[in-house]
Amino acid sequence: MKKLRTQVAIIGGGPSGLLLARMLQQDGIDSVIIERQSAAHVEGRIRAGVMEHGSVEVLERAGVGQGVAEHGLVHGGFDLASDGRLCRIPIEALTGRSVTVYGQTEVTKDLMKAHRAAGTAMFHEASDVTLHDVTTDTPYVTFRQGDADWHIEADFIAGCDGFRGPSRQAIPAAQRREFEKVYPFGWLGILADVPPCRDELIYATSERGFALASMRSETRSRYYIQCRVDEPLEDWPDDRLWDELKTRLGPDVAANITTGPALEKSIAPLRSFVCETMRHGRLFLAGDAAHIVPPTGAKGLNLAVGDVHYLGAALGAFFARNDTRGVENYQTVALRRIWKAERFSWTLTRLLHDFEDDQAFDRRMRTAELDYIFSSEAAQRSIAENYVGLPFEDVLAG
Ligand code: RFL
Ligand code: PHB
Repeated sequence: MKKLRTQVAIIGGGPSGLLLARMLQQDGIDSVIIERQSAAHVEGRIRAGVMEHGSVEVLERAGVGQGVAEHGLVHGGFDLASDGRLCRIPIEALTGRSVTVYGQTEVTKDLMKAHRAAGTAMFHEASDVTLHDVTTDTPYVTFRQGDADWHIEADFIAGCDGFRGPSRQAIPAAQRREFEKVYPFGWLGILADVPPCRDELIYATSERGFALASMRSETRSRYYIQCRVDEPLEDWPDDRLWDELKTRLGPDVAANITTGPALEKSIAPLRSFVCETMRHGRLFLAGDAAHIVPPTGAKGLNLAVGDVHYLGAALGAFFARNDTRGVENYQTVALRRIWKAERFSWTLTRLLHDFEDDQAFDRRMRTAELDYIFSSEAAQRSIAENYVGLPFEDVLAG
């Protein structure tokens, strides 16, 4: 058994875990990252694409803002489309803030690069990761890497291991308050090296269901359509997917779509989930380990960044001057922002997707809501305010 002692043992080396380690490092706090997958796998995963203004600021403060500053595409608006009719939501004009299109893959690579340069202790391809004694002052984590068994003692454990990781399960079920909604459809995504059809994103609803036109750069596009979760990918050859996108986005947008071979194609299920128990003794949950949003509002990664911003500040104050206010307030303060993002993502998902159990009345309600949004600056302002990201609170103030 190999032993190690650290201040914060971080389980999960995705964006939450990597960013937390970075923030702690800047405060001189020692941490260790324990990740189930290989570094190449973590750096190759294709997921979110839109960063809130506040998330970009957090990356900058963590010393990993160069990539997003150089290569991120700053967007001052996006389009809503309903049966081919477009309405631009001018988020910057309405809120004074913008969002930046920069892939989660790139954020992860930037963080990994910084950690390699700093010599952060990262254990990849760790198996049997288990949390112990989290309600005592001496929690520890055990795991296996290659032929070695490891035992890592820490002051705190940060559960940054996503929706299916072991950290949330380390909280006894009877003490976990969880809320969940599973949607009866998924998103089929395609990534292709073709120029985007428009400068900004288009979220579209149509009789055939939802579609999203997004991008990663001026030469790389990311598109999604609503699909059944159990649909085999083989049923969606590239040509069929491009045709479906064109139909759902409408003829004006379709005229500007450049098609090309898929670099990646996958189906992701949609879920809303919150575990309100984000602290259990010396264990803290952050990011997807504690909550999931459907991707419709682009909030998943941004919420993860928000949690880590709070948790980093809380642990920083604790180690600097034994100030426990942040660790006490973390869950309450984080949940206020999380539930608002859950509400926004749920509302936008409800508005733009076709639900199989929708009745004629529900469809009319969606049409009326879209009509209202298309014609009301007040309605657009509310969407814009949520899309650019709600402000952070002071976790120490509570
Ligand atoms: P992650 O990214 O899931 O990282 C968790 C890390 O923990 C590791 N892990 C373990 N490590 C050690 N031991 C174990 N037993 C472990 N089990 C798991 C995992 O390998 C992983 O490296 O969570 P994190 O860091 O909190 O980051 C959150 C974001 O990744 C997430 O919110 C978004 O990507 C959600 N999401 C999307 N959000 C958007 O805003 N727009 C999108 O288009 C979008 N697409 C997606 C997504 C999430 C997906 N998942 C989770 C299946 C597409 C997919 C497929
Ligand atoms: C993406 O580009 O992957 C993306 C953009 C906006 C969303 C979700 C995903 O709401």
